[in-house]
Amino acid sequence: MCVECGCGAPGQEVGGERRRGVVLPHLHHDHHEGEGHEGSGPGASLPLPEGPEVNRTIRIGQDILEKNNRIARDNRDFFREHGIFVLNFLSAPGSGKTTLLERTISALGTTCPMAVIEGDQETSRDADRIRRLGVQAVQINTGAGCHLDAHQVAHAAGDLELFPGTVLVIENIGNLVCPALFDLGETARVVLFSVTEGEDKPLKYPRIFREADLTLLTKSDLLPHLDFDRTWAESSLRGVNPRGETIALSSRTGEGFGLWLSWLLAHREKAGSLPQARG
Ligand SMILES: Nc1nc2c(ncn2[C@@H]2O[C@H](COP(=O)(O)OP(=O)(O)O)[C@@H](O)[C@H]2O)c(=O)[nH]1
Ligand SMILES: [Mg+2]
Ligand SMILES: [Zn+2]
Ligand SMILES: [Zn+2]
Repeated sequence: MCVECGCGAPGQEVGGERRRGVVLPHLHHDHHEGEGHEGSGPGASLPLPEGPEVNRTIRIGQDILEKNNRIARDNRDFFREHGIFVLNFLSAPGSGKTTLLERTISALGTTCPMAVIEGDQETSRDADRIRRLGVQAVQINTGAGCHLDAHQVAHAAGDLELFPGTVLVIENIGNLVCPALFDLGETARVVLFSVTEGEDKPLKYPRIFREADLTLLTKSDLLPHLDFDRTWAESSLRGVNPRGETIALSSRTGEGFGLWLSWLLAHREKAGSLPQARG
């Protein structure tokens, strides 16, 4: 749990310019007594090895997750009511999340409205990359924090113009550990697992892979240059998560992109996120 790494420490902020004039009502969440905008984390408290402080640390961790789950439920209700299809992209840093998004935006063109929430500890480089393609993006900088939480997503989504049928992608902080614990209110989870990471990651970090609706085996163009055992990797993925689907793809060559786009559009339709006829 993140009590140990100090995430949620002061300095987290939802950055980027403010966008107003929305078509839908803003995502809004109520603040319960004592809750503020300082982030969900426990501040700088570090667990002690034994004694009452250990229990206190566990309690703080449980409180954080309970509070997060409550806001995530509100987020999910809002997204569902307004026909917004939300994907939580999870992976280690550098596995190709932003590159995949860029190519997906280019492939879908104007047929599918998109919006992006970018999470990184520092910089707005990824949001800038998305905006260059004409797609609205909000950057969240977590400072010391190592995951996004539902509270941050509620505020960031409130800064976006979201239409019925919009695909909202949340690019989580690159980290295979605690992002798995924090429900953001997404419709589905997509885990990216690049072939350069070594095939044993699903066994070493099972939690994040277990809860994936889809695992994308990225950078497949590099397979001929590596000794990555794809069959072994796919069978360990199935062992950890028998219900999830897996697609191998390359954002460089476009291999597997047809399957990925079909998955995206089919799940968007299944989630009822297509524009509703008005009137
Ligand atoms: N060969 C190859 N490189 C890729 C692919 N996708 C991304 N990359 C590279 O991997 C690095 C990290 O990509 P990025 O999308 O920023 O990863 P993120 O940190 O997960 O968002 C960059 O140098 C990309 O050019 C791919 O499909 N094939
Ligand atoms: Mg990125
Ligand atoms: Zn708030
Ligand atoms: Zn964390």
